[in-house]
Amino acid sequence: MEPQLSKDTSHQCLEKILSDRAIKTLFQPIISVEQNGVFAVEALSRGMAKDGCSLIPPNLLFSLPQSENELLMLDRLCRERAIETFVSLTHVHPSLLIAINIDASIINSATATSNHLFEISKREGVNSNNIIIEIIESRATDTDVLMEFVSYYRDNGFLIALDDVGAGHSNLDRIPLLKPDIIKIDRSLISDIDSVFHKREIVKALKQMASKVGTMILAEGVEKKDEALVCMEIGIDCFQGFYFGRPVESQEFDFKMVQNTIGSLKTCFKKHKMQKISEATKRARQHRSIAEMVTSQITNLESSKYDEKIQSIVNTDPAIECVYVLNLDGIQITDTFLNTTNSIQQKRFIYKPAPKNSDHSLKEYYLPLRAGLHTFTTEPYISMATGKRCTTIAAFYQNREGVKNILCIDLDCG
Ligand SMILES: [Ca+2]
Repeated sequence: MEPQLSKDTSHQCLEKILSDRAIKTLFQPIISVEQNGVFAVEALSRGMAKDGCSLIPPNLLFSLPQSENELLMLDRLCRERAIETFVSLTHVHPSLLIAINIDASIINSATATSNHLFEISKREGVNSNNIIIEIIESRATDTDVLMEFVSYYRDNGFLIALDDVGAGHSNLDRIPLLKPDIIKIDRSLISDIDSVFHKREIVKALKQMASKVGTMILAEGVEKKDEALVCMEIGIDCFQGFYFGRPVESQEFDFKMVQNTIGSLKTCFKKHKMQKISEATKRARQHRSIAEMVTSQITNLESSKYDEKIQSIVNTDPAIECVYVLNLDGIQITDTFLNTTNSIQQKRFIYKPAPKNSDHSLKEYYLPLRAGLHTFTTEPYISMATGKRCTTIAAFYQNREGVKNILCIDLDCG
């Protein structure tokens, strides 16, 4: 449950924080594997309690403001304290960047070009090129004002990051509008990405999009090595999360320790990649030999005997998901024969085997054959026949009547 204070206590507590400037800034490392180290820190604000030693957690701190104005004052104080605290780090690490969170709900027509952050950075001698502004886009109420704010700061050298992308109601349509320099993928998509196929595919799609539009992708909330390894496989280079380092005070910041973590991650990645390559090679070899076996059994067979033959083959190997035959126009001329030894746990209505006469002429496995290839293997995808992850091998063969057909075999990809 969220901690809650009465209205009066909240007000008193906030007043004290604002008058004493009682905000402590913690820094969490943002790393680049390629650069082999920390290239930025995210500033995270904590309130300092009256006792002077304990810290007020962010969810409680940001629940204190009772009005828009109070929220703006607190937000500004947090930014000021962040830049002031960051100065000591820049003396030792001049190329280090600082990421500062801005609550998009306080960006309105009055604050959009108020220069507040720009003024503090000038006052403290921090170059605007070293500052990343993190915006949680879903909190913005007015897109035009948000765009005005973003273009003002971008024109003045600041970098723009969209925060928590993929969480809650974050709108993907804001990406083309704001053209962020960095997209921070929310922890909800990164957590367990090593075991959840759908998360991997979503992050892969975001990464592909980002590469095309020239935006950097950063994976947030990495807590396990395996999550980082999968992200690296997708091509992500920048990370943040407890696996690399927790938020700490500036004097406790340990650059060396983060570097050691990256070093050991790189070693694991090489091993992980080699293992993946060898597994993929083994699976491809196994799939090829199954395809050859099925093709040889059906080649030179009378077309009237297809059904009986395929039915007898389909259960011979657990890697086979289903088998079906197309004519040269891509029209299915047999039923889809499912391997009945594989238990299909969930048969929802969208997963159903394609019936006879289905048109496959636009499918990924059909077109390359028509373009001249003898066989074609697809990338892994979720089968609409079974709902499982599979690959399709399509190959030409000739039947007893001398007619060329296309044999399609869906094979389990685990
Ligand atoms: Ca953030």
